[in-house]
Amino acid sequence: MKIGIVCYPTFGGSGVVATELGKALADHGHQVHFVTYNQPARLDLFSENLFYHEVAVANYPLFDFPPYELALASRLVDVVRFEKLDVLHVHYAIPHASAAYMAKQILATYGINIPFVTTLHGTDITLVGQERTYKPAVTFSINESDGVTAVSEHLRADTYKFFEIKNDIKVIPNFIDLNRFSLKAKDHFRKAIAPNGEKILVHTSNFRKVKRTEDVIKIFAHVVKQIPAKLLMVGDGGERSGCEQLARDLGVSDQIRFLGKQDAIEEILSVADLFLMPSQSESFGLAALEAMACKVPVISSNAGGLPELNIDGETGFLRDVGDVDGMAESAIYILQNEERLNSFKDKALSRAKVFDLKNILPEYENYYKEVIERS
Ligand code: GMT
Repeated sequence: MKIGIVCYPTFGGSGVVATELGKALADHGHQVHFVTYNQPARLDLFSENLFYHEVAVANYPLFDFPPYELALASRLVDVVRFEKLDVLHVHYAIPHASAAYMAKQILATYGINIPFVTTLHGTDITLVGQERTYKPAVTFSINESDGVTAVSEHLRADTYKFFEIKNDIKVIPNFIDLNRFSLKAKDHFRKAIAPNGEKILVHTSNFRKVKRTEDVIKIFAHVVKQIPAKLLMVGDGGERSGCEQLARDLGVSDQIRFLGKQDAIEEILSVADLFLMPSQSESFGLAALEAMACKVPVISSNAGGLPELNIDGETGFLRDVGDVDGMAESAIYILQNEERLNSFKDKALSRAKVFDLKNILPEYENYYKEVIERS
């Protein structure tokens, strides 16, 4: 198939899923065309089946807000016509689904019928999409999509709950490339971070409010009172400086390293004993899956789709959003007994294997075929 992929080319979860999916489809012999405003962050390899088409947004002094959606729709028309694509797959509804809809209408005037699949990732439904300024357009463009997928059962249910959606939504969960995300021998790194055999806790995110990063610091401050430990905070975003201040206020800043944005996440996860994800809302929790694939158990909130990934009492623990004491208690329970910790680590990896890319890729391929056949 010839597949066009539209996504945010940043480190955000939806962009990562879109890019990894595109690379895997190209490996499987499909021709994949990315259409975005920048080269996607993880599109770092050469393949004869991978193409990148930049969306250039022309500016003009009249525009306070350059119309990205129009530029994207026009670029999609151009790419679909000249590359003869079979299907478009847009990741994150806003504004990608409405741009695809507009491109589809324009292409119809050239006698071209291009079906488009919209994948809902999370905040496009649970947060941003519910803003009054976007909701009618989001509802319309989901209903006009030729196929809709959501990354968890919970997100699917939320979509029906918050929007008037009349078409079927297929759940295709996030996936993991176990060749990349697996336990690597990084003993030198572990010794450098934790020279006295301290346990290592890790959090990775974009440090947005929805991630409750201050809870991560508070949980750690409890844990470190009972267990010698270090915390690695990976990523960057608006909440980072508040977290740094909180770490100082709680007297734990010496035990915490803020590493900023990192590419080789799998190397950091390879030295971790526990992953913390206390999110306010989380449609799936890709970062937790990455940790589990590297044999790291997860202490998370029970928000959104997290219970579909993290199995309470097996691969880690689930607690209510904001239950910092409970999350700290669960973390200590896992970390204080080596045999118990190893059992949680083994089960985390077994669970991650359910989401192996090899299992999930055919689900997308079959869904594209189904959508193409029915449109
Ligand atoms: O908020 C983020 O972490 C980024 C966001 C996105 O759409 O870029 O991530 C969402 O999509 C990921 C991939 O499908 C999911 O694994 C994340 O759970 C989801 N984030 C939230 O729902 C907050």
